[in-house]
Amino acid sequence: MKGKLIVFEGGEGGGKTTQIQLLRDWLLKQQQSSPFLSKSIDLEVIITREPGGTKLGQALRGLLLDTNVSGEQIHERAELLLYAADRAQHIEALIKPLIERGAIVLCDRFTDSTIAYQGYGRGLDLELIQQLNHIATGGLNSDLTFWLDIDINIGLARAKNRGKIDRMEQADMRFHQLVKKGYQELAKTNNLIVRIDANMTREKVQEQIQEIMEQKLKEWVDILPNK
Ligand code: T5A
Repeated sequence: MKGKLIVFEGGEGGGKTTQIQLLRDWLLKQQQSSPFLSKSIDLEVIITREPGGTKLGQALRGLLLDTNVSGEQIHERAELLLYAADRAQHIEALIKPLIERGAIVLCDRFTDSTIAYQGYGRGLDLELIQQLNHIATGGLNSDLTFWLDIDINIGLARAKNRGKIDRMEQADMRFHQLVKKGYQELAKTNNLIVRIDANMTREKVQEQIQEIMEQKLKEWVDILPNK
């Protein structure tokens, strides 16, 4: 039995956390009564995130997002390796076992975040990042990625309104522009990345996501666990 890995990506404050929860609720409803599926499905839907999907990951998340790690600046290569360490643990301890038992894993950020943030944003070597991503994931890829594309100023304003600003959110505007460029380039070459206009209301954003998910569930219905 094989589950699916669905990833949510994008710049700061794009609404990933909000949309993942709405999608989980919608997916669970589909197994009770779905007007578009030919048979009943039995879904286990798990939400997780990077960094911070495991105990080790939570400790790494503290180091990565804390605005002041003992007053010392985190070097960009150290930052890259910490995200990779979080991912390697996440894959082995959580994601791989879940996928093997047929679950649908909804993951807030994955390998494309490293390409967009450390590759395009920090300017680290993209080929090297691809190799590191491969080492960290052991070759496990996303089955579908929603890129929540949001205007940078709107996203940062939303993140600010929510409360404390983390180390990555404090980066300058140029950094956030480069990150956005990274997602644009990724979406051009990978047709498993679907762009979602995230500047709308929560409901309108979720509608776009559900429309895509409906198509995917129809495609996957025969390999997902039956009731
Ligand atoms: N990172 C991560 C790397 O640099 N490399 C990597 O390899 C990885 C994995 C993670 C940071 O680490 C970096 C990227 C990030 O900088 P994080 O806390 O997970 O940090 O940060 P984000 O992923 O950016 O998450 P945020 O919590 O900032 O934003 P979300 O989850 O996209 O948005 P959400 O849902 O929390 O919404 C933000 C606010 O907006 C409101 C919400 O209620 C909330 O208050 N909101 C809306 N308001 C109006 N209209 C809508 N449609 C709204 N949707 C949500």
